[in-house]
Amino acid sequence: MLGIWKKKRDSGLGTRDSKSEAQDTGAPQPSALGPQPSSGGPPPSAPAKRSWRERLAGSFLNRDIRDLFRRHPQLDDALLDELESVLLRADVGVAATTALIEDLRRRAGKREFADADALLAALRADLVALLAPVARPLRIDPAARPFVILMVGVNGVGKTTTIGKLARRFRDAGHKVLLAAGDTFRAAAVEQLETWGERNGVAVVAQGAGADAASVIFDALQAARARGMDLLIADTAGRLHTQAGLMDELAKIRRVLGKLDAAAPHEVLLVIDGTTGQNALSQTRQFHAAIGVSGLVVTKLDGTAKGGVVFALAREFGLPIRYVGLGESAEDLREFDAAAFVDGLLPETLGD
Ligand SMILES: Nc1nc2c(ncn2[C@@H]2O[C@H](COP(=O)(O)OP(=O)(O)OP(=O)(O)O)[C@@H](O)[C@H]2O)c(=O)[nH]1
Ligand SMILES: [Mg+2]
Repeated sequence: MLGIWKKKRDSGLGTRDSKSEAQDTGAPQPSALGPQPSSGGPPPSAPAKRSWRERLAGSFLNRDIRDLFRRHPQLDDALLDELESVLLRADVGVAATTALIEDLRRRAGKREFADADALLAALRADLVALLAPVARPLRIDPAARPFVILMVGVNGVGKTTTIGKLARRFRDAGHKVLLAAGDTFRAAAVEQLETWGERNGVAVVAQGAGADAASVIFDALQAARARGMDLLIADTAGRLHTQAGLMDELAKIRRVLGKLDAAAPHEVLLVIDGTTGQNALSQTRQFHAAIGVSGLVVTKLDGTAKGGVVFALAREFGLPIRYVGLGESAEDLREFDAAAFVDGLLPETLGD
């Protein structure tokens, strides 16, 4: 037994976001549902930009932590054991969860927490501290012109969609952007990228399905140089006939780009589907070993009740998390913000 408190029902700490609780189930909103990969392209009318909390409030962490304290208002070992299960269920992973629980257990033993809200505040601070080192935004080096971003990841994670969102973001920031249709494995992939390009007024270099991906991206870099572009973003396949074939193709793309610019690609963005759970770790390990990853994008965090994989990734790799996808429209790609993310996942207070 580590000490006892009574749950503070009217702590008066902060106000609850009743709007998001009433409306947000964590699932994509109907108005934000875009086309499927086969039809390609962004939804025609984007919904108003929604807050992190609105997008993430349906998380297990939010619901389970609230339930946990409601059922179990005493601070004891059993409560921390249950909190451990909640973190694991939310995909936070064994290593990160163990470290978090050990810290809280040690501090609870020293009676640092006066009440449940104090424990929640400590958990929040620990979670933010875990993510702070990886919240390093992508900065486009103006000396690298064109700055080349290579987008990689297994099929269906959101590579092409993220390229569309990035194209819009960079175009709006005044950059001249060119896209390369390097996923030559599926005919629909080129079409999907072209649709995003048209909607955003961004040109796409493509040779069609079946072409050699490395040569498409090589040509695109030459075109980007000739046209004085600031940025080239290259799509790649998520699946080839074999996984080894995919890694070989990505390595070849890297090699071929290096012939034109030894520093290219300047950023290799690995896209991870936030709903895939611990599998995200093996994907990251594999892509990082094969081609070297310089940043992560974690997508579909609006569509998962978990979201904890972001902590597992931070703990395991320490790779910068550049962006997160909180929905399917162009505005739903956010620069990663550790505090906003944690605040979105956790309940604001434990009072009801
Ligand atoms: N809810 C939600 N859906 C997303 C997000 N990002 C992408 N998607 C959806 O995920 C699906 C797959 O996205 P794609 O961009 O086609 O994925 P991909 O990695 O290019 O897939 P392949 O080309 O097959 O390798 C699409 O229906 C997207 O709309 C996000 O942040 N939230
Ligand atoms: Mg794609």
